[in-house]
This record gives sequence, structure tokens and C-alpha cells, in this order.
Amino acid sequence: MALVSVELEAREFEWEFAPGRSIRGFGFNGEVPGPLIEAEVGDTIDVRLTNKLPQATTIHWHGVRVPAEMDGTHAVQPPVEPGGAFEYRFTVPDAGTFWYHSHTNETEQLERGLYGPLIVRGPDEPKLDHERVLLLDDLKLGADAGAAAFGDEHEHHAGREGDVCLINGRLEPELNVAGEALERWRIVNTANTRFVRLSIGARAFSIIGTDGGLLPEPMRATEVLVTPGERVDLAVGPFAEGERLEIEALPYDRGKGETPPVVFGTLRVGAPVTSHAEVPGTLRPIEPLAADNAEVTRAVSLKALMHGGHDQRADPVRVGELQVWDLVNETGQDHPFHLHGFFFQIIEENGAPPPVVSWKDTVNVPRKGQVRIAWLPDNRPGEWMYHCHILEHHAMGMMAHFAVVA
Ligand SMILES: [Cu+2]
Repeated sequence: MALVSVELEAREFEWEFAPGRSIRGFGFNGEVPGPLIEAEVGDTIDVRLTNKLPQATTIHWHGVRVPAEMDGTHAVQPPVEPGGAFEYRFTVPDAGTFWYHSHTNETEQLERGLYGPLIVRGPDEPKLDHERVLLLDDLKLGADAGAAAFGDEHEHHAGREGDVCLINGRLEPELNVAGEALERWRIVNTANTRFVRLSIGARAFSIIGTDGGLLPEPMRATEVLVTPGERVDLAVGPFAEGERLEIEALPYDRGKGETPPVVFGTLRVGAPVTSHAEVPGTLRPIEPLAADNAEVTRAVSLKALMHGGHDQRADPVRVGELQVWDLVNETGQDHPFHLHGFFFQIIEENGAPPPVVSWKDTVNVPRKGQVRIAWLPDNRPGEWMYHCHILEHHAMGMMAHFAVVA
């Protein structure tokens, strides 16, 4: 069990998202994304955050089962003021693709770049030829080549969608992949609002993991919807030398009209390698948490959350008591629901069971739709929260605090 020590300095910097094009960014250690934090299951991560920004900030460890007091929300810590520092320390119990990001003035701080990847590796991971971490984002530019002004009234309701698309902080980069290689792509949607119905040149790939690590078995697909906050792990390839494929988001209507297809980047296939990689037919067992007929313990109305405001409190839950929640969306927009600190399983989406059981911390609740989830509060009492991960909706008050009590 190793100790992984990381220094993160949040500061303003000139974020060059394309050659010769930059905005005044907010970054960790002067880069977007922030540094990749890598650990093995059971390691302890110690992060010293120093705030050199002109405004207060905190860090949320999205998906990591941290103690409540390390969760980075205002309910558990005072914001780190300019010039201040804070030490986050926690062990990482689960393998998976996670990310860290500001949890203060998020609409501006994430848009300006305060996020980074966190990878936790387990002992039995599939070994593919190569691995990439791809953080998908977009950026809304203003007239003066900076980020567009924040707090626009329309954005409160519709969310903020950018006009340029980025992978790992760069505008439409070209990625080089070796011919015949099978790669593991760890994908995170870090955008404020943009939904990504991901396609890689319309070619088939295998979905091997979600928010909370590996699936029981790989699922073949030619597209996958990744909403803000969500992660997917894919096995991608093999491709033939000379191929050129677009990494793009296909049209999607989240209730604001269908978006046109947008390109995030290009994949260029180079000289072939000899691949010894294959995706195992089984990845890891996941036991269903709740029976199909499990009694619903709570209904969460996203519409009610939308009008609840920031002091909204939900009923506490007790350690060890199975939670079965109906997430009910009576609004005309999709909302990606994020539960802090705990993984859940989806029991049904609009009345139908999901194609596969998996561990999630963020799930899209379709407009006029319903998603039933099950989760178990393990022994980490304290103050937790859930919210819509469209950051403008969260800022507007589409959230609630609740306590896990012993
Ligand atoms: Cu929302």
C-alpha cells in the first residue's frame, strides 16, 4: 500500500487550447487537464491543494469513496480562500476511472479548466496494447477571445454548451494509434453541459467499464452516451494502417433540440504492431444489490430539486440500510443525476432493466422519464449530497444535502 503524494496548485494561466488561441484559464499546476493522479487499489492519496486563484475553491473526488470530510463540498469544509491551502487524504478502495474537479463556483471554475483525471488500478485488469485517458470538454468563447461571460440567464435553464470541442484541453487533436493495436480508452465527460453520444468513426468497440470500474462482461457497441460527469472504459481497435477516423458526438436531443454532430478529434492509424491483447469474455462478477421486487424507499423528484434552492435537505439514510430510489424527471430536459461518495446500481430505466448490471455514480434521467437505483450506505457517516451534473442546474439549486447516520 503506497502513499501517493500530489501537490496541486490552482492558479490562473494562459490556456492555449489550440495553436495561437488561448483563454485566461484556471488550472491545476498551470495545465488543463490537471496532472494525472494514478494509484493502486488500497493506496493512500495525499493531495496538498494550494489556492493561488483570485477566488475560493475546493476539490471533489468524483466517484472515489472518500470519507465524508474529504468530499470537497461546502457541507464538509470551508472553501479554501485565495492564498490558503488544504490537505486531502484518503485511501482508494475501488479500481476505476475517476476525476477530480472544483466544487466551488463550478460553472466558471470547471469551464476554465479546474479538473483532472484520477486512475485507480486493480490487480486483475485486462492488459491491452496501450492505454489513453481522454477527457472530453467544450468551451464557450466570448467575443474578446476569452471565455464567454458567466451567469447568462439562458444558461441557468439550458446549461452552457461550448462552441469548440476539446480532448484533454486541446481543440480537435489528432491522436496516433498503431495499426492492429487494441487500446483501452478511459473516457470522462468533463463538460459543463454537453452530452456526448460518442462514436469512433462509426466502428464497433467494447464497453468494458463504467463509473465504478469494470463491467461483468464486455458489451459491443458502435456508440455510447456519456453525459456530464460520467465515465466509460472502452476497448478500441484494431484498425488498419492508413485509416483516419473521427472521434465525434452524434446528434442528441436532451430536450433542447437535436444538437448537430460535433468532432472532438481525429484518430490516425500508423504502422502496425503485433498485438497480443484481447478483451476477456468475463471481466469481474457484480452481484445485484437489490431484488427486482425490492421496495422503493424514496422518490427523488428532479423537478422539485430544481425549485428547492441551496439549503434543500433530504431525509437522512442509515448505514447498512439498502436504499432503493426512484429518480423521477417530470421536466422537459434530461438531467444527469450524481450521487456523491457512493456507487449505485441501476435497477430499471423507464420500467425496463438495464442491459447489464454495473456500478455507477452518475446516471442520465431522461426527460419525462424515471430511473430506479439501488445503493448501500457503507460505514462512512457524514454529510453527503446529490445533484444534477449539468453544472448550471446544480448552481441553480438542483441539488440536496443529506446525512448518512450510523
Ligand atoms: Cu439538470
